[in-house]
Amino acid sequence: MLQRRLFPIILQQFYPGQQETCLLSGIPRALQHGHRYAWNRSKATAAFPDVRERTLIAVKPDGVQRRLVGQIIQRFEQRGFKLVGLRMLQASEDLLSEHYCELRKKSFYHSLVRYMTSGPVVVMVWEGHNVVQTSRTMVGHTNPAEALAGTVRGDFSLHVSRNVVHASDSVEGAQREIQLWFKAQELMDWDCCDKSSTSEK
Ligand code: DAT
Ligand code: MG
Repeated sequence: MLQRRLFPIILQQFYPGQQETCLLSGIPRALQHGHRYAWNRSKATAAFPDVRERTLIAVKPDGVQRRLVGQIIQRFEQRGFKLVGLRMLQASEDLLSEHYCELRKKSFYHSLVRYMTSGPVVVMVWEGHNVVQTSRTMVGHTNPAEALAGTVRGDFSLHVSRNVVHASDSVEGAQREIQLWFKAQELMDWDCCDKSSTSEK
């Protein structure tokens, strides 16, 4: 009983202003988005069917240099996804070593980090139904030589060492990467006016 009373007070201390709650859970929206807690998709969708999926998309330094940022954003907007975070920055080696932690032992790792730190990147968070899988399809195969025409890599790149864009490869990976590149308060919770035209939910 005491815990029930204390829980909202503690939440207010850590998340001032985050009073909006989900009817099912009583948990603030910021928490549902996984900035603090990484939920795996099956658990999240089973317990909270309206939890919104988010992914991290980054225009890499070659894409920024080649002025492709606008065209890449346009593809995601046109598809119906919602932009909820956007940053331009010069990534540090430390940040990239976290981002690419699974690739640290690969022979190409050092040249990958050199390339990724060669200039600014534009990092975005996009939200929408099945956004992780759909954006991987939109981005195309890692190796542009195998990427289909119509995909970002298939249309704008020709070599794996300069493949223009990053897209998270799983819901769990997206949650980890979003927390790495963005603070919770840098992500916008907003309603798209065409919401009911792009999805039933
Ligand atoms: P993806 O970016 O499609 O998720 P990944 O996670 O396997 O692919 O690799 C991350 C990046 O590393 C990739 O976008 C480009 C670079 N990379 C992957 N394989 C490579 C290779 N064989 N040679 C050079 N760079 C490579
Ligand atoms: Mg990857």
